[in-house]
Amino acid sequence: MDENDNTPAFLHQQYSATVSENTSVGLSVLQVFASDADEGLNGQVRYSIIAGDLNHDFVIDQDTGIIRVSKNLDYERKSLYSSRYRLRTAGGHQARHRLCGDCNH
Ligand SMILES: [Ca+2]
Ligand SMILES: [Ca+2]
Repeated sequence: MDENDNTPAFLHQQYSATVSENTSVGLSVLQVFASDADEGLNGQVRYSIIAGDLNHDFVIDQDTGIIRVSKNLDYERKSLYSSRYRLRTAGGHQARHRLCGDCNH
């Protein structure tokens, strides 16, 4: 049997998206992708936003990593910028990662 000895990791160190203020609710703005080399449940990645999105302007699909707009956006909030995401697998491994919408700021 395959051991759960791999931690899920994002494919890219950074993902960025530019979202305009008048983006419709429900529109996808970004898809993040992580992989875990283990087999079965130990390698099945689940995505969640754990910090940075204080106003819950965005929602992430736990299975696909697709991030969608969940509210009418207010440009002042910019909450996708430097949100933190959690990756976990059913087997228990976790990884945390910071993603930047605009890392230069
Ligand atoms: Ca794993
Ligand atoms: Ca393994």
